[in-house]
Amino acid sequence: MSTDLPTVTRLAEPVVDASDMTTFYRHGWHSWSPTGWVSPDEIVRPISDRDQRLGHDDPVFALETNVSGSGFGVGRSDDGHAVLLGSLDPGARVLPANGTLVGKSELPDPYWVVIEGSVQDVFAAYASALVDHLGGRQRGHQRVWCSWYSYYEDVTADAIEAEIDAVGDLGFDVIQIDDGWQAGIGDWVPAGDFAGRMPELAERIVGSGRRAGLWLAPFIARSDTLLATTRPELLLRDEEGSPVTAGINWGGPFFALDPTSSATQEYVASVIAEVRQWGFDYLKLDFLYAAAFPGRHESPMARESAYRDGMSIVREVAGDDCYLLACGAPIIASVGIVDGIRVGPDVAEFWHDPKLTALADFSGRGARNAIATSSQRLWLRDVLDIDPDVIYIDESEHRLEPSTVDALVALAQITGFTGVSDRLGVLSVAERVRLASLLDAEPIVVQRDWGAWSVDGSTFNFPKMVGTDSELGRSVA
Ligand code: 9PG
Repeated sequence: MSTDLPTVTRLAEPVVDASDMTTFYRHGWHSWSPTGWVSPDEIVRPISDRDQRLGHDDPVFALETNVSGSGFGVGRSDDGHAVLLGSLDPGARVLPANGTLVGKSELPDPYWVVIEGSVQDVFAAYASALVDHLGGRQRGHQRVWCSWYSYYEDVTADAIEAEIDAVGDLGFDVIQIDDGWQAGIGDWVPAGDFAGRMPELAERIVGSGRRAGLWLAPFIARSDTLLATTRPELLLRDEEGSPVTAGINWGGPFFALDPTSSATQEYVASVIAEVRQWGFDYLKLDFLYAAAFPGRHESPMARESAYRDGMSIVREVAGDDCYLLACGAPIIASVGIVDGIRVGPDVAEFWHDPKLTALADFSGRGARNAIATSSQRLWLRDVLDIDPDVIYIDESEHRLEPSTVDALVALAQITGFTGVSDRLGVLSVAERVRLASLLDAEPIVVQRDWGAWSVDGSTFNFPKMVGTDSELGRSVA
């Protein structure tokens, strides 16, 4: 990064000239939302399936056919000159229009800025302005073992015990239990063999010199849970008074909670206090975008302000030293509150899911979408810890090309966030040796160009490797 960053100029009116723009950086709303360079004139094909659309990007803009981005947008000309229009106050949208960039916001008087310069400098200056305005929180290197990608919802306390037994002196900072320990999405009560064992599990992990991690989704409730059925006052309502569905998963719809309601705030505070009491000091908070969904708030305010209020309570109750990893989370609105954030869709053992690609949904799981989105968000390294999701060590657990496996490892090394989910006890000796050396490595990382990086002398050109969304879309049409 150059020391002389371009000037960040405050603007009263969110309109700037970008007449030489040939590509537009579309910044996706939350962790899984597609992000990257597109033609400013591209006609967006809205996802036809309503359910599928819910978790993709900001629902307010889900049916628009013009390109736009969340929080800010950047126009780039062929000679590498860039102009960024953005808001430092969360809750904005920026779109290219007839050679200009235009912003709109749900806030009455947001802090608009314009930044001009080379592409990388413009992003670096914006990153630094975001930290100044919203606060910086960064912990650096995180090496996390997480249960999701090998156990999914079938995780058990016995399995976690077995992983703790198997981890030995591998250089993990965190051992994190993912989705599957709880009675229901909203019913954050240990179920199955987890019942009564949460403090003991946390203690064993912390006793091994690591943080004890736990997954939860504090701002949603599956429709059939005790929470949704017995505490209806927590649910965000639409104009007709019906609960707002924020997505479909776990075999049914899940509702958004209203983060501005005092009942929700008390509930969320009690959940966070309880998991902290058990001894967990690393929380992976998922499906957070639901807390910024549109609806009739008990205390009316802009959606991302509502989200920040809800998340501030989480931070306050969790305490400053608890690591908060946001997932499925609005990016800009999370800055200054959480320590780390997932910056792409879930990795999977396959390249892409043709069914989702055919729907023009590039937020779905798969190595391709994960690499495509995470690699376009590496500028966020200067703002908070960024998590590109897991790498694969166990060769029998995926069907990815060696170059894809290498690209995932490179992203872990560039971000300094190494997630691993393989069952540690079944790794071959060679795999375990490789994992140990990856966790201990201090790679030399150099950014060559926007999407091109060198890691210990090997070059990775991520955009070239994944191609554009439209190209991939056409390949399955
Ligand atoms: C646990 C998982 C893992 C994973 C998270 C998140 O759109 N969807 O329906 C959808 C479902 C699951 C999902 C992402 C999107 O994965 O990213 O690491 O914690 O939840 O359920």
